[in-house]
Amino acid sequence: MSFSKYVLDNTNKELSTLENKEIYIQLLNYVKEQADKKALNSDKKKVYYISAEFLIGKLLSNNLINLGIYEEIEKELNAANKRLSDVEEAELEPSLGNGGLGRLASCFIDSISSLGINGDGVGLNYHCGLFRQVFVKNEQHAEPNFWIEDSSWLRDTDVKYTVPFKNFNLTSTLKRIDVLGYKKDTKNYLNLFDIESVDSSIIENGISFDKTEIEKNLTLFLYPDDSDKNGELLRIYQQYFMVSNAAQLILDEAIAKGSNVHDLYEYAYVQINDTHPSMVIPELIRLLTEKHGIEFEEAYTIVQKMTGYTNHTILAEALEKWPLEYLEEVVPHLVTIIKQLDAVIREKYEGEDIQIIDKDDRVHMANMDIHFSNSVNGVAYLHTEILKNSELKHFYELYPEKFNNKTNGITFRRWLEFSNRPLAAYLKDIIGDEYLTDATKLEKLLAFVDSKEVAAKLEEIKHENKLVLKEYLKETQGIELDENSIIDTQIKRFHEYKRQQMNALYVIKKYLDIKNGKLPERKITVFFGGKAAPAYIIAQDIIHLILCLSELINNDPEVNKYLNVYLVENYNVSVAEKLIPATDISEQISLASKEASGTGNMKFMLNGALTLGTLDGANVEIDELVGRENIYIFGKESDEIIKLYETAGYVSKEYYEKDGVKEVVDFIVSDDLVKLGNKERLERLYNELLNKDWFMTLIDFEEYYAKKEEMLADYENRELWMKKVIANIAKAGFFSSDRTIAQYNEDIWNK
Ligand code: Z57
Repeated sequence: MSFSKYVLDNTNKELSTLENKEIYIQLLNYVKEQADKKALNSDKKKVYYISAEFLIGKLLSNNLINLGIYEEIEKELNAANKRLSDVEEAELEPSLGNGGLGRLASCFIDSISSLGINGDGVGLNYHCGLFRQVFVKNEQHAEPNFWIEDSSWLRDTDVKYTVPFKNFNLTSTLKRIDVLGYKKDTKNYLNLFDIESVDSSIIENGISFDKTEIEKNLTLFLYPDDSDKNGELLRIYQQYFMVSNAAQLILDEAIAKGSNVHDLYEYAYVQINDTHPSMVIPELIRLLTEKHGIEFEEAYTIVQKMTGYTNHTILAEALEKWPLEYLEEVVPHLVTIIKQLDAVIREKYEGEDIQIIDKDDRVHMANMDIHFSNSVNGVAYLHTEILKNSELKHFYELYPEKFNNKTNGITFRRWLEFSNRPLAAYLKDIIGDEYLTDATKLEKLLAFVDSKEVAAKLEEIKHENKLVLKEYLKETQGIELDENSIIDTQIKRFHEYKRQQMNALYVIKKYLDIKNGKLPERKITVFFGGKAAPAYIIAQDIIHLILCLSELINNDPEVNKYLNVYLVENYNVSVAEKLIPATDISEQISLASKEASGTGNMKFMLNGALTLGTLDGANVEIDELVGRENIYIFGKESDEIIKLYETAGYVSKEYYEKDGVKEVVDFIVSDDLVKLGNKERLERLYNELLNKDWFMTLIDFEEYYAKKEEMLADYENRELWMKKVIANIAKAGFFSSDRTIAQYNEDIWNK
């Protein structure tokens, strides 16, 4: 049935008379009905991708694309004088994720479904999710982000489990979102556990709430503030709730399919996404021993065969270590198991750094994962090498066979087919549409590297995308984009290691250049986007610096002809979908060794931006694929940085004293800036850079500035630039998450 007929039948109204919001709801139901017709994947073994976050983005268009009806619906809407892009605006973006890890999980469930693999996502249904970011007086404020509407993609189920805590039990409910593969007859689910007693009325001024009222707050927020003990306890409550439900679901589904639980590993594989779901290991062991009468040793052997751990960071502070006494307070029944596992390891191996429970009675979640799973993977080549050779060296010596690399990927359905429709359509014209299911087919573009016609068309598409971005930013953010400027973008969570502050120093230098009469050939628009954890003071200070610079520069008539700087508010998937296709310069400037992979880097490359980056994370693989002539690499390499940390050899003052650096850093506390902002924040940041600079901002600053200048000069050589652009798009196929998932499936899930 056509959609307009469907609308008429359901509402007694013509499509043309409906509001965009009403059309959205009709489409939502229409899509759900199509999805109902699809069977679930049903292979004997099922994968459970457990993750604290799923940064899924809006689902309407993605589902239309995967159902293969996007064009058809668009035509019908146009015939009724409606625009699909306006209807898309009526959907609220789900707030179930935070950054790269959550977005990766979402690309993965899309690919799992698109490859027809039997595999679900499992997580929590946070009612406010990650906070909504608003700027007040050039500072970030956090507001609750309610995203669940009466009509939504969530489906109720009658699945309920009892989750036992020390002092009470909680009854869960399960909500599901369909995960439709690309043009597949089958589907999977994203399973989101929740409780019925959530009560958002306990939230006050911003995102504060009583952290001890677990039955009211458990699924309110993703990553609630954990800077105090109650905050840490709440995280333990959330994590255990997530994995206890997951474990019960896994057992139920396996038993329903005929498992006698001794053979559970033939029915299920659990991928542990970072350490947030690590308690699934002891929880499965607990259920196998306590509820199914299996001996402890057999239980952990079963669990070991069916679990794999993915590490996403080498930052020590991000590797979770829960105090045993906190676990005792929340889940004493799990502590019993964890202590038994610890004893197994202590018995077998000496070496303090590989024990599960350390001398201070902290439980190292990653260590437990590594001992009691059969696979440990990093998320990019360099990252995995660093895990093997330094961070997890002793584990690698023990278990070399467990370690493997799975370089991250992105789903091209969302990050090309949907977000860059003009480019996708043009690619189909010249190289066909095979790249949608086999991304390496993009290499056919290499035949056109020297084509003036293709170059011209790609330039035209970039311009068109800048105009779309301009309209979007005007409507949603009140920003006036100059579509003829070079767009230079850094979008990611704010963290010192990602070095947004180095980019801000570049902006300062450019500002001073312009003030001194050194004018750019062409206007540059610098975009930042990202949130800072509310408890991460320095990251907030960096946001403050950028907002002050933005106010100063955009309002200075001498400068704003040549330079604009914006920090977009509440950066999320929807904003990324608009910014990435319009960008020329992709900022991937983390301190080498610190960014596990990065996935924005892949999205930019695919959308025809050139990378300005360090040899970090997946940048290393981009560099290898496109060749050094098609990427702008600068800065110290990871070996050297790792050595500097080992020897405490970095002294930021030595770099600060250099000519041309001092005046740029000093500008942070200049009168010009301080009068726009908060002196305390700017001074704190200034002192941090001067005296600590733990993530070595200043070590690469000069090279960064020089490389960016080279890039801007190259941009003026349009022929040269477009050749590089074509080479980048052509080589992006490797970064399809279909490739990544095929590798997980072969090397880990079905080994
Ligand atoms: C997160 O987004 C990532 C790692 C973490 O430990 C947490 Br917590 C959140 C990111 C990495 O920083 C990126 O480099 C990586 O691309 C992404 O995870 C997906 O692997």
